Amino acid sequence: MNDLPPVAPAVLADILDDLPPRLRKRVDATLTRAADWPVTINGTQATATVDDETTLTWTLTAGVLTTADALACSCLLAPRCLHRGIAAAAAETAEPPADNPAPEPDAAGGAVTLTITPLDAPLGAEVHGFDFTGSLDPATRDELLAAIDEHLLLVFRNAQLPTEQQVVDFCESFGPLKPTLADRSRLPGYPGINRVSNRDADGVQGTGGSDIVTFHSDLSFNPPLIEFIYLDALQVTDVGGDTRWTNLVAAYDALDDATKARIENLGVRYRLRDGLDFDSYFKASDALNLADNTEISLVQVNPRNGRKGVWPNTGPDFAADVSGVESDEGAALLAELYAHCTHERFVYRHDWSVGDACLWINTQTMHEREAFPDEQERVLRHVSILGIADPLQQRAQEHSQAG
Ligand SMILES: O=C(O)CCC(=O)C(=O)O
Ligand SMILES: [Fe+2]
Repeated sequence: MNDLPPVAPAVLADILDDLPPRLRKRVDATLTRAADWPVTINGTQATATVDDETTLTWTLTAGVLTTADALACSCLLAPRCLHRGIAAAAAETAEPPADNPAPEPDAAGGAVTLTITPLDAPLGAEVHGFDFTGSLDPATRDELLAAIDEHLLLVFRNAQLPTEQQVVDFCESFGPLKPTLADRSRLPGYPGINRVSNRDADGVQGTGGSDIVTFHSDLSFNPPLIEFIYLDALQVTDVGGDTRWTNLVAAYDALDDATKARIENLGVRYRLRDGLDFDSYFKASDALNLADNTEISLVQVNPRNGRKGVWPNTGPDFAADVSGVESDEGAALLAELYAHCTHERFVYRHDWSVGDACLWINTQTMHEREAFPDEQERVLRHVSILGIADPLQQRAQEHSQAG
């Protein structure tokens, strides 16, 4: 007996056929070794520890190995190694799931049929009928973009998590990816994805800890801005760890006319707060890579629909001054706007399940992560997607290049 993930019969044949004849002959005689391999299955990912140096890794589709490529081995002989042969031959066989088919393209334009249901909340909509395992055609991508422009946050509840490559492909259709400052939390081979977790795994450090991370947006210190963020859940906690988003368009609309006029053309100069611990907090090797400040418009305009949002992005990591305004007065203005924007009436709270993915407009929302018990492991994958160039940030960079 063993706990290996089941394999589709055709995939078992592919893996065995690919082995050199000498190894293929040894598979049957060595099958029982698999009983000693500890196997862990976590969402779509499974791993088995063969020995100190050798690990097998599966990417599963509804719990089944459905392609030979989705089984990797870390040994030097891989992929034509005995370990993969045993892992496939010693597992039960199972037909690939029929109840999770890729959505059929419709007759009209190759687009899948999506249903977008607004959440009963100040922002957000749930997307039904989208499948991360298929390719994203332009019409569907445009439909998702229109939905995110309208609702600011999209929630996908997946039966199965996308692979890392599928996450990258999906995110890149919205803009170039921005590897996190926290270079030690980037996934190997996928620098655009970072591990948000209170645990490290496979040499990748988790960022974010288990304490509250108060309302903020993610900031790139060089133009363009991080316009969209993707976050999905591989492992969640029983209690705590909800993520909350605030609607900064609704917060802007709720300001009185005098305040709107006052903030219309203001710029905010952001820098990382003094005393941040890059090593243990940011998991960043080299703080010197960071430009020390950047000026960004306090009113953010969505270039596709012209909607305005107010963005007092002070949060836990950034210190901010309003340009051209006395320091005390600027600080008071930002504090007042931050308190206004984070009021409960603008906030949606997401209680994560494994497989959930969220995609949101970073420049017109702020997000907060609740604390959770550190004894429990929480694992998410985060991607920052670059997009719009803020006019003030752009101008500052042009100046510095000219000078
Ligand atoms: O842990 C979370 O839910 C969100 C953490 C966060 O701030 C981020 O991923 O940008
Ligand atoms: Fe964040």
